[in-house]
Amino acid sequence: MDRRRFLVGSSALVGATAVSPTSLTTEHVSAQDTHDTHDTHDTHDAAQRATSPSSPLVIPNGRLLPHRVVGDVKVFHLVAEEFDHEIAPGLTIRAWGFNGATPGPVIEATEGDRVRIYVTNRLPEPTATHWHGLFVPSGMDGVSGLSQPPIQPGQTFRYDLEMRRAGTFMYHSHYDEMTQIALGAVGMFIVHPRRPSGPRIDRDFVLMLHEWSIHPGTRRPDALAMNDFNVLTFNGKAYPATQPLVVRRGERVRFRFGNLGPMDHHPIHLHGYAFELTATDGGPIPPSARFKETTVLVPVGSTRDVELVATDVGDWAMHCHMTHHVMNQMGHEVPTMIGADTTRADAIIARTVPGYMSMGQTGMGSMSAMDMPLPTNSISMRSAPGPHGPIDMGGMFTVLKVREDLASYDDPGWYQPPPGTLAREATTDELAADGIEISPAPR
Ligand SMILES: [Cu+2]
Repeated sequence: MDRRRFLVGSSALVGATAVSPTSLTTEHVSAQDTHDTHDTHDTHDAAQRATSPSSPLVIPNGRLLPHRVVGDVKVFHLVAEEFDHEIAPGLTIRAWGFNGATPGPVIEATEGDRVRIYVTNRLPEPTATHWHGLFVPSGMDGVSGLSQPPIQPGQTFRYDLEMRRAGTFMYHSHYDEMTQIALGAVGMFIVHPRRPSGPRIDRDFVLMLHEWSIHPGTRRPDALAMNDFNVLTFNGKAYPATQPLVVRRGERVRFRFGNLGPMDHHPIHLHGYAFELTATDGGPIPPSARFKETTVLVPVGSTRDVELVATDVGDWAMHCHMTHHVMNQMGHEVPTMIGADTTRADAIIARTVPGYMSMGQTGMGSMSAMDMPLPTNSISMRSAPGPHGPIDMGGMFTVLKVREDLASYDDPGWYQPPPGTLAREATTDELAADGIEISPAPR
């Protein structure tokens, strides 16, 4: 049993017994998270930092919000502020979020807990924080003007909440939502059941979906965008910066998806598996009402929990199935060139623009592999190296890596298919033996 396996096991024990307040104090208040610990230097070791020793959650590219226990209350401190955030190497934005992170650090509690959350506003305008899906007193609901006065810049407000039920919830700004959400002031809020039922979850992933409008060469997300979002992220990262989801074969896996993007719902598709929707932020779905799916739609303002048992080893793509949501900074104001004969036009244009070459006449797949100059601070159309060539995916794309043997949950590298299990070009003999005739390509 390796160290992380042991820690996951011990956390299950903690969850099953009454949590002693003092046992959590020192573990949760660590240097892991202070508001000036920004996540612009994420490396593959972030998965280690993401999870506190007593938490069963796995937060790719993210981390927990630490707390201290005062009396019988869990006390958290959120700081709404502006900071630099790296979406992927080459693209850093000026974001608004919490404690230097977007999405903000994950708040974790247990059903029945009394929780106090201080929110300090370091933004240049007022804010207020809403606890999305949680049952709270009306005056603690965080809607500026309706449930409370706005938190002015420099002020710190206090929210007292009781964890009335377990589930996957979220938190977000509820003042100038259009701007503050577009710039990233969102986060996940997980409440564990006091008495867990059902099979034990071995890998409990938290993934927040978000969309951004970031014009190439700029750093400030466009808060006025309504339709043309061009950067799509899991936990604030666009592929290839999304950390792989590493699982040992046979483990039970839960994905907790949350969507507080401005406008779009995301159909998240997983290859190689079917999963069951087990809960939304409205509550658990009884086992008799569950059914299998390979894609789960995560609407704006909702969470979705799905579960599976990782029976099949391999590298399995998990991504939004909206094709433009797996692109990085795709521009849409260009004519389609597919099928166009540009020979004469290219020759004419090249007289004034040396080296000019039209692109996209045979499709656009190869364009992502070209090393074209880009505006500074942009990740347009770049592909990532894969084990069998460039992977021309970006945005809301990640990889579930299921392995037979794992020494740790660090990235195990690419899957090596056993002999005879890798697609390849068919031979002439094979085609003939199976009666496949290839007619000449039509002109
Ligand atoms: Cu999508």
